[in-house]
Amino acid sequence: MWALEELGLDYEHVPLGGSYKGLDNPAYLALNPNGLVPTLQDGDLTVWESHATVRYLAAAYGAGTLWPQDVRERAIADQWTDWTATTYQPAWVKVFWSAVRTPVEQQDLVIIADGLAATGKCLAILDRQLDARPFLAGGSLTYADIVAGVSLYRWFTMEIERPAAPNVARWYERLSEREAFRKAVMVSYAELVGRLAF
Ligand SMILES: N[C@@H](CCC(=O)N[C@@H](CS)C(=O)NCC(=O)O)C(=O)O
Repeated sequence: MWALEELGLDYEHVPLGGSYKGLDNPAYLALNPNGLVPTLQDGDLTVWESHATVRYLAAAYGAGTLWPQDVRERAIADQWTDWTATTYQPAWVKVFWSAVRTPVEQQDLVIIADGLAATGKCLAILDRQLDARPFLAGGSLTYADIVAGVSLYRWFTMEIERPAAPNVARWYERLSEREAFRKAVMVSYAELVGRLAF
């Protein structure tokens, strides 16, 4: 959604999952066999996996903006995208599930602490990268900032003890100035608090 907004594309959002349900609908499972969101349809193309959808939108519609033209800059954007999928996202999502989605009376402080420690390491890595540049791959927003930065609203608003990461905090401020980020990412997750399933 954030990538669509950044690119100024016309789109129709069909909300599914959570209180909207519909993920086990056979017509939806035919599009996305995982029964998860998001799924992107563009003409006769159907793509699932959020990072693949963002990368596709950037490549198709964001040449020179979200999609760096320089292959070396793109390698760096890919590096942060894959690192987000394999390392950063599992770490911060563990905190989100254990400290936000799990009802307080079921919370396990050891699991929360593990997630915070793993996320802290990732934030230190991000903080070093953002020390010398405003965005992950250089001077302007690319698809890497979208896949990694989409975590920041929840990270900075969850009721947890956050390790200091000043460059990450400035990156979040920079992203929060973007209308697309505010519209697509800074949205309430109140219905998820203390709720493991729908
Ligand atoms: N690796 C997948 C994960 C997809 C995923 O876990 N989606 C969640 C929402 S973030 C979902 O559909 N949950 C079921 C629900 O919301 O009911 C991706 O990045 O697209």
